[in-house]
Amino acid sequence: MNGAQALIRTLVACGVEACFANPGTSEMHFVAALDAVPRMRGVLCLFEGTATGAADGYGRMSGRPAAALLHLGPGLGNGLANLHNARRARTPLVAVVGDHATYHKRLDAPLESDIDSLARPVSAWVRRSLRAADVAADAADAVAAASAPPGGVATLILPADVSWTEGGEPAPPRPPRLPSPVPGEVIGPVAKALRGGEPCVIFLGGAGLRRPALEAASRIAEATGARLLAETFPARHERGAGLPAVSRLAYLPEIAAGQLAEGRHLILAGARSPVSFFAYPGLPGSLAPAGCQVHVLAEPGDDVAGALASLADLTAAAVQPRLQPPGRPGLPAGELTAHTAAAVIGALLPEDAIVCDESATSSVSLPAATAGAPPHDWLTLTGGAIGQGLPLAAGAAIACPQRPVIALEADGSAMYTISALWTHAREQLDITSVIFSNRSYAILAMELDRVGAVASGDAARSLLSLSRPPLDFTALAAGMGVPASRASTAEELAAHLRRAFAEPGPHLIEAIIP
Ligand SMILES: Cc1ncc(C[n+]2csc(CCOP(=O)(O)OP(=O)(O)O)c2C)c(N)n1
Ligand SMILES: [Mg+2]
Repeated sequence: MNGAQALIRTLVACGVEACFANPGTSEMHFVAALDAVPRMRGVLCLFEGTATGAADGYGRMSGRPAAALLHLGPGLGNGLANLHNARRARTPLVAVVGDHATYHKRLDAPLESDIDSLARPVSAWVRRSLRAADVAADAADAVAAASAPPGGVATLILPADVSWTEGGEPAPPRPPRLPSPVPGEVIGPVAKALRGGEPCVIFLGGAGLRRPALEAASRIAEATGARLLAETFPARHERGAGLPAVSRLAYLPEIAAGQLAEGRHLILAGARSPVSFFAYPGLPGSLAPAGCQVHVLAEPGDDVAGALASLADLTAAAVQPRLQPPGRPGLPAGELTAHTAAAVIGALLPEDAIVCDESATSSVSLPAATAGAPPHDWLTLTGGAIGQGLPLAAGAAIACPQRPVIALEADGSAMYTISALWTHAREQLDITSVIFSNRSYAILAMELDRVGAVASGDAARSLLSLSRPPLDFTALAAGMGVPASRASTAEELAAHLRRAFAEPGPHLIEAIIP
């Protein structure tokens, strides 16, 4: 068995069953080995940012790492933005980066570069395999590192000769590491703060936004009057009818500051203390109000749900969670705007949907419009690096083939990784992509004013406009094998969505909005 075969067998034995790949010559033995290990599903992505974003979506939804196969430093570089988002999401993910043969590196061939340095900022773990006999153990260590709570990117650098040399042998999975239990000495003082009568905010993130944690948090809120808030960009937020409803902290710091203003105690459960996304002249970056005491109940790698359950036992023994009743907006008629589009989506969102939300300025009305929809998962742009949504949807759909996936995409963001549509089509994934076509980088037009930049002429504004020439998303989708339609009214959007949800396979709807 060569190194590549031992590597893939080990990955599969460790629960890694999908590999989002954009290979090159140095990865040909890895590619060939896929035929020997049919349990590893190879998924071709036409750009590395799609491979890494899809691996992120897969990991978020399955809780197990997928592999992303990348070609040397440039391939890794193309995949970095979505590895950054995965790092922020704390997604378990194994990046396998092919490299030149060990003895070829000193020749400084054209693709030679410092892969280790590129990998480090996004990786919780980096290792270079040096011998075919070691690569399986390295792979098992990589999966363990990626899966160690709270989850992260493990990068395994794979020289070509390590892949092709005989003498590999599969390695067994490492024992799983569990989230750290939160000790009573941490929970007790938080319970005391909650009982103390001063206003408390419980700030939820990571595993704190999954059902068991949400139910415990809701019991605490019901019993003590504490307010619940979710981090602004969660990796995976379970919401909808039958779950506790938790609003997210706003993106804009003035609104976020208002949401937090009353709190005298800020209790962190799986989330870091909130900060504003950017600095603005004259505004503070930390959002915890002055004089507010910050309590770390559970770090992201801790047993967040367990800590909240213990806290609920102390503060809310006989209290039930408050669950969101079912309720959908009525179907609007007439003009299509981000607001009416949100109502249409809320009215029609299928049961058990996975929503990948990269809708930027078009997202404002979505939380309220979907709050009482059937239960669903909401996945967001954790690291702010746009170009994530269409790849994320591909990975989520492969992790959860029985569930409908909806990608809500701003037009500018969609273009970064538009080739993900080809993977949607090739794998026949049940993904409905809605493109909010406002033909601009609208958020930047807003930020231009907010940061106090003075843009007096057309040169600056034209850098934020996508209208010349207008993008034709239905043509782009059709060219990649995804059936597509365009909606200019609320009624058209509803009709197209109904059809897309009823038919299996991918669809794209271009929603023309102001
Ligand atoms: C990788 C990366 N490059 C650039 C940016 C800067 N950026 C933030 S938002 C944005 C444009 C967003 O436009 P669009 O996706 O159309 O959303 P809209 O604001 O129009 O709703 C850009 C370029 C970024 N966040 N990430
Ligand atoms: Mg736009």
